[in-house]
Amino acid sequence: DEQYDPRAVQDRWQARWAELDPFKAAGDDRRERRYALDMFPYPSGDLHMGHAEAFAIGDVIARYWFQRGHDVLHPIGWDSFGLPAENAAIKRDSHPAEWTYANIDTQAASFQRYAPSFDWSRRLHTSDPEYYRWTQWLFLRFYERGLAYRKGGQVNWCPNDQTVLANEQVVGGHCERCGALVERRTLTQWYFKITEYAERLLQDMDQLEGNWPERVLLMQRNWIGRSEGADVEFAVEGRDEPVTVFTTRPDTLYGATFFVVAADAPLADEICAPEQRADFEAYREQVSRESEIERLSTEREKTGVFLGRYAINPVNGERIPVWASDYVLAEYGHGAIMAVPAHDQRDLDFARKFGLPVQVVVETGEPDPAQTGIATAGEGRLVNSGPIDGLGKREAIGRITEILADKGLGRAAVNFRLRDWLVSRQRFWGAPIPMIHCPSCGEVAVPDDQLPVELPADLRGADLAPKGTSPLATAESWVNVDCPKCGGAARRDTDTMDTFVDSSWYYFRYCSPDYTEGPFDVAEVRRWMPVDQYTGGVEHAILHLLYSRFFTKVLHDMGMVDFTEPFTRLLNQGQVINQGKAMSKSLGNGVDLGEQIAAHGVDVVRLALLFAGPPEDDIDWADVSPHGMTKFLARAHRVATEVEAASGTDPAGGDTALRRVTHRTIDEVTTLVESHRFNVAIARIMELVSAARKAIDSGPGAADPAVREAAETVAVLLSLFAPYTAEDAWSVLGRQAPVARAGWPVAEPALLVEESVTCVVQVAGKVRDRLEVPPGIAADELERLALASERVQTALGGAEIRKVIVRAPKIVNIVPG
Ligand code: ANZ
Ligand code: ZN
Repeated sequence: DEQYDPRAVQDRWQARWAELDPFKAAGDDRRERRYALDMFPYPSGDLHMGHAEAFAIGDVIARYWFQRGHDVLHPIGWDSFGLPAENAAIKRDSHPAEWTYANIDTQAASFQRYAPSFDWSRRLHTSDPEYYRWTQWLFLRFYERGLAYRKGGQVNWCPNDQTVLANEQVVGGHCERCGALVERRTLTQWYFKITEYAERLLQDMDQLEGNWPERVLLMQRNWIGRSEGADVEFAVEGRDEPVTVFTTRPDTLYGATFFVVAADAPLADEICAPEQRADFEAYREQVSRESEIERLSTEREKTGVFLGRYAINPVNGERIPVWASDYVLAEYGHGAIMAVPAHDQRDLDFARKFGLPVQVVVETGEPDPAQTGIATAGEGRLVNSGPIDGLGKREAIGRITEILADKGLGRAAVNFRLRDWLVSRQRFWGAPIPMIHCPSCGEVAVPDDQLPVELPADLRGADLAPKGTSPLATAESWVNVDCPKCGGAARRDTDTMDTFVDSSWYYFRYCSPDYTEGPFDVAEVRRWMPVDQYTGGVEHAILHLLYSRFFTKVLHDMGMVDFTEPFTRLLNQGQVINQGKAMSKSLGNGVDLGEQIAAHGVDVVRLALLFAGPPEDDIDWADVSPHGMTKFLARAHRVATEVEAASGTDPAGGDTALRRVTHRTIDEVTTLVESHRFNVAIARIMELVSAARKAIDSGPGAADPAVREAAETVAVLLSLFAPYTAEDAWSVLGRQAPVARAGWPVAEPALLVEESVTCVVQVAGKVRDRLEVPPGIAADELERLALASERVQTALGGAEIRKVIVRAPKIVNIVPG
């Protein structure tokens, strides 16, 4: 048909599929189960090119499993709490729900058209009370286990969004969302004790090795940041209790020439001598305005103040001055360090700035750090170090740790960079924290039977404007409650949860989305989980994936699930860029998905994205050829049409050469899809279409059964990538919709064996042997095979060979001498 139009094909089938609903997860015990999960979208507007890429990849995987006859769970839902909805509501004087659910409807309609193989019956939205009831329920379980707690302290504060941020949400000192420079504030907030799981989060990565992208594992490892070393106790003059420091280099203890306390740590305030107090307080004030990134920067000039005190080095009794500085962080280790300027660059910078002594204790062969300003961090022998002189680094660390332990002045220690997860937010559009503050009972959990604590219905528009405290605090009738314990007047907690709490467990909910007895039906989770394949953006390499892994381990410890890792395999798709750059308004290089689909049709867009390269690579839309894809789909469709028109006219035996191509294609595409090399798989299907075309035009013709076999195979293989065209071709061929459940073709082994020809071997003109050889065999290889033949050797009877004439692949003639 000359009129093949991908958009018309699409309209024809979309309605039909809505009736057929072919992608329901069955819960059928006789079939292998598979769980294909895509990172659920945030309803920020309509779907964009990034969604198109990610969901095309996840869809190919799910559709392949459907074709294999597995029982597949491929759900969709929305991560629908969050700030953008709130900001939109303020701007439009409306409720965040209006914007949120309108966008969800838009995205849902676009998904229906884009044709991912979802089980729509499991749809969920994290902002539905029936969902966040269980988010709150989980919070309470965490609370009971001591994993949710409130504490005062320094937090990251976004002055623009007027709310606190988790450490993970601060990127390079800026708010991950709005880009504002993050400030530090002292506030009382709720935390999840993820640090209690640090070791397991690290260890269980062994299960993910090889199945998750290496760079994601590396980022998680770095974020968790495990350091081995020792805690060492230093007496401080004028203080009863010793002060502990964490060091990864206890071997350098004899080189400690001064001591530094974090300027914002309570310890600095406590030990500061009276004559230094004014200087110290001025300095501390200055530090309070700095971000963590600034503080840790190695480029900045070091700053600090002497605290007017001395610490005593526990191994040699030396008095060393105690300083306060910003390069030591209050929340890491013990908030204080022993400074070894010879072997630590930050300490050396500080020593040079303030004229403090530098003492080399490791002989590395490099020039003197006091002269060069470059600390020597390499391996070497210990010097000037009493009992550990002459030892190498490793032995010295072991020995000095023993000495300290014997004297009760230290011990081996492990430190993690990971901090507890700050989960409270001073914003409206999130799950309210289900706690009550009572003047007499203190913190009281909302009883389970009073969940969900729904958001107050009457706040909207300007009520939600950021003011540094939660908008919920202004809803008086909502805030004031009776204490569940004593019945007295009490107040609700007015913060809401970080939306990363919502997304840490949604994939459990998909297993039983309407379950009313708990967050999920344990039996259903046992059936479906862990997730076999998770697809989504690398921007979630730390936050979402780390939090989800943490939640899964807590649920495991609660006895609710029997596995410890939620996502067996992870794929991070590349970005869709344009003209070599990320799409952006300012560059004007944005590509609109809706426009592309209107111009070319869904199948062309999906195919173009999948054919552009391996799924992990970025796709430059400028290099993509929708036109080429349209031509290919039309060719594939035309083969089906011609086969159908010719069918019944000539039942002659199928052409073996074409059958070989078909079955080799099946075999290769299977392997390629399983290893996620979709672009190559599509190239193979293109080759099969060309082979079928050639068979029609200059071979056995469209009526040959091998051509029909090729056309049907193309339809099924193509159903993963270009589902509408595949469906239409399938129907043209007279087959029953949906092609998506037609069943994956199986390659016939006999047709995969390389073709062979019979080679006749003659000795002195007489046929002595016949060899089966590949048609393309090289002459010297054929000669070798012929001479190796036992029959030939017998015929020769040890005679000399005068000449061997080879006519590959058919004849070898051996002439004895
Ligand atoms: C003495 C020393 C000598 C150190 C040396 C290093 C090299 P990681 O690997 O990140 O765990 N440190 C300890 N607590 C700190 C804090 N609160 N703020 C800033 N720095 C802190 O680093 C551990 C090392 O960082 C520790 O080992 C300590 O310096 C410093 F040649 O102690 B070290
Ligand atoms: Zn009370």
